[in-house]
Amino acid sequence: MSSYENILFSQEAGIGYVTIHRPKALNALNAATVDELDRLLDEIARDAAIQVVIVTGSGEKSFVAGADITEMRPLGAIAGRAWGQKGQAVFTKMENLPQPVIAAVNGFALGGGCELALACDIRIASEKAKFGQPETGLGITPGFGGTQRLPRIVGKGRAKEILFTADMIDAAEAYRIGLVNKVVAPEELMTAAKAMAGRIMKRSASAVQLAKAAVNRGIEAGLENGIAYEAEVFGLCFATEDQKEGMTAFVEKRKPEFKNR
Ligand code: DAK
Repeated sequence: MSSYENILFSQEAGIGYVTIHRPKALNALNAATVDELDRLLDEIARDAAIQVVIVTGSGEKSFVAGADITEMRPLGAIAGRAWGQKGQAVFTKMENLPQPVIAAVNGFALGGGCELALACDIRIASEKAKFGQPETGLGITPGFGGTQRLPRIVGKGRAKEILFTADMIDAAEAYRIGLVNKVVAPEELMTAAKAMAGRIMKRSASAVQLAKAAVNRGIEAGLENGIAYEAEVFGLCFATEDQKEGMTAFVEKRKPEFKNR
């Protein structure tokens, strides 16, 4: 793996840990960090040893406090659009990473930070986490997918309230509206994220990856196309060793030993 300036990356026991690390700006995403994330995601996608990815923020206060406002302030319309397109492309790459991605939200997840969490598959929040889309208070709209992914996850009405008021919500409210899957004490956050990763890694990685692709594709394609795609990935499973092993283990009343192929 390459080394990065604004991201810490480590890998252990099948889990890739991505930590956004810009302590002087509460891990706000500047262009250099988004570029690094882009390259890191390509490396992770190619690495079969990584089965699950956990994304978090450096320090105790912030997950990611948004896009870097000082860097965005002087932009004109064309540069602003290019910046939005860059962020969108990287977050979409993250959403479609073959491996499942868990956001361990340790603090502020605002603007681009909330959007980064939304591009992950599963969100686990510390009780100290705060979510919000403050952009309308800065005279802009969310630009890294917030107007699109937020309503898909929490529904149109709740998303519009968050977008229009720019108010922050706490972890309990985020859980109540379905923005996060689970809320845990701050000191339990990484343990909970690892435990979730561990539960996923007990299953067939090929089946998990195909299920992820089917959900992501199908939900945008309409039920008819989505269900047709599901039939294709379901069929594909029968070409894997994992399918033979999973079903043989069931019949033989033992635990499966998946080889992830
Ligand atoms: N950008 C740059 N610096 C930031 C930052 C940010 N988003 N958030 C915090 N910082 C910096 C602060 O300026 C401060 O720096 P120094 O003054 O120490 O040099 C340092 O981090 C510590 O922050 P505070 O002193 O403010 O800490 P507090 O505990 O008082 O407050 C806070 C924490 C998270 C509530 C506060 O920092 C805050 O409100 N931050 C801004 C949050 C925010 O508005 N984030 C959303 C950014 S907008 C688009 C593309 C992208 C986007 C939109 C459109 N298109 C192209 C269409 C995305 C937009 C966003 O994400």
